[in-house]
Amino acid sequence: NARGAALRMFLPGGPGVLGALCLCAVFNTVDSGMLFPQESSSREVKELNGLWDFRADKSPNRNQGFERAWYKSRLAETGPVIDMPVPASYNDITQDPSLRDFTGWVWYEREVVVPARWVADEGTRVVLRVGSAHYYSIVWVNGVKVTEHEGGHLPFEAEIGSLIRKDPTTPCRITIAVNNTLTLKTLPPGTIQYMSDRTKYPDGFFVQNIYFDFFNYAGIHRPVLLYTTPKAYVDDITVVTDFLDNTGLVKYTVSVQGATTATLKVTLMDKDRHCVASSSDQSGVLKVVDVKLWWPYLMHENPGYLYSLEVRQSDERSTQDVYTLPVGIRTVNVTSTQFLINNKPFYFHGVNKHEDSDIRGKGLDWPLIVKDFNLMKWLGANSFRTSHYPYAEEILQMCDRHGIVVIDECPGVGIKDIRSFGNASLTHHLAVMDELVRRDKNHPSVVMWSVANEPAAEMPPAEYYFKTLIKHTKGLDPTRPVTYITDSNYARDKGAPYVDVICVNSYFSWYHDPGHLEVIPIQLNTQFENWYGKYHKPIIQSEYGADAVPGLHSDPPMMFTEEYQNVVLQKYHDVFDQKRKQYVIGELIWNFADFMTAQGITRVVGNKKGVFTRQRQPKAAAFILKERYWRLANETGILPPWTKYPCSL
Ligand code: GCB
Repeated sequence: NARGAALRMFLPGGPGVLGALCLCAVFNTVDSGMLFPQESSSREVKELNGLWDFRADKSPNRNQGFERAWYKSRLAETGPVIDMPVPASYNDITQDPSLRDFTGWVWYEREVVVPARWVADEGTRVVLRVGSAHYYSIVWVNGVKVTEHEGGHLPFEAEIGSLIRKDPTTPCRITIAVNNTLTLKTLPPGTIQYMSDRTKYPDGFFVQNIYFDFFNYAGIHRPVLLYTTPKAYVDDITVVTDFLDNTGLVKYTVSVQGATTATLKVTLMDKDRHCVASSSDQSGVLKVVDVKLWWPYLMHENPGYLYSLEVRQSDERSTQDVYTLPVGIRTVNVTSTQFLINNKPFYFHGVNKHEDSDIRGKGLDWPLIVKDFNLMKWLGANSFRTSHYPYAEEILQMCDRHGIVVIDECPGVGIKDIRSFGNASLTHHLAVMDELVRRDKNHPSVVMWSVANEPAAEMPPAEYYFKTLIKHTKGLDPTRPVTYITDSNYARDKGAPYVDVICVNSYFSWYHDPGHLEVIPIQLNTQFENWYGKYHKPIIQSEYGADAVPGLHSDPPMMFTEEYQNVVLQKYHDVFDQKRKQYVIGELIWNFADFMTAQGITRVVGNKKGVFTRQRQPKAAAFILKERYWRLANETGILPPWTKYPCSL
């Protein structure tokens, strides 16, 4: 049928790429580590960011690139190419609406000069790493396929040493084909819908339906790089931390690849590079006397304290590999009414974000990242949720250093169709959690996993789905609580019994009873009492807010004005202030900043629930939130002596 044909066409594994999907099972396994690439005395990094050649395959079945094997020669030889910056979404780079709204395969290519030393030295592993690409990627080097990966937001890599050594005189040509098609089995899910009524739609017309509220940006979103390691190398490190009185405990495991016998030297150093503990075992517990714990921002005068765990791996003759992992020593625990960090109650006063900005879309952008951290600190925010997908590792590293607490969410957003609760979907969801935990397990800032946002948790299959998913995630990481974000009715929610913390989104006086601000106190109170009464678990208000078009005013307040957004916030805050004395453990505003969405009748060039505009300028609500967050910090934390409320950063 037409629909089946459409799916085959857009899915990897369609004509010309048969087998792509089954092969991914091989490449997606997580029995190897995914340490963040880093330079050291044994490792080099070569960034491949900048301009790549680019072509979208606009052929009717989007399959010309495979039929004509565009990966076999230079992309410029098989058709026209344009400049495309990496990292960046491709959608907003040109003036072409068909590229902005494109669905299907796009092709990126770049030639790289590989240092002769890397090529000559057979003892060097050369690894090609893509920080993330949306959503399905296939990678070739000099026309030979080296890897493929399903899903955006997470890194993937391939060892390419033997390929570049085949003919050292040819440059290394890297081709990456990326397909942004979403189906019922991808994360996030989506559907492709063909419109076959020729009296209404042109030939071949189809739409990509999505069930989430942000623009479906696509392309290579995070850095692409080459890095080296010796043949025998540190493949993975896992740390779990604890403390007893004044003594910190760093439980670690190192895994080494490429060596049958490895001699290790593991050294934990403080900020001044003094060794505080060491060992030569592959796994063990390092004890740190007079430990300096990792504390959240505004909870301690010295937040985000990081030790460095240096792992040196050597053979009889010399050091082979060196990798240094930042380590924050802290604990996380949940009771029926509290969230404890280092055994002290932690109250989340923070934001929900998006990776989103003008022109670059979801592309990693350092000025934007640093600006956002400055804004969060100005606001007095101590935390954020990575709504609705894993953010760049570079962002989590900033969180570690600044003490910003993170709820780390996987791309399980918009699971609304009952067919997305099937086995294939669950298997993929479990694999994504494997990859997410593998990537982020060592970040002290990450204190909880969120496995989904607003799934249809009332559907019968949701119980088995979430029970399995949450159990699996706890198996991967027994040290962190697990949640999913709910908007469904407490009485019908099938997954809530399995979460550690209840996270609820609600938009009273917005999506329900629009314009009626007076309903907020009663409805919010009922919401909390119902959830707590049924589950006796601590609750985070994981989203609340209202759209405000910057500069739009009215008094009495009307929807979409800055005044209305202010009052929604204030009315929610009044209820939070009562309930946080009982079991409410946090409040995360929706949203930190305005962000782009698909076009539709409820969105005026994007979602305007930001307290900052998309260009990161404050609306009136930002000042309300700032007042509140600093007041909360004063009450719940130990404000650093160098900043008194109201702050002037
Ligand atoms: C929600 C979703 C979020 C939306 C938001 C809204 O519940 O989780 O993705 O953007 O509401 O503004 O509608």
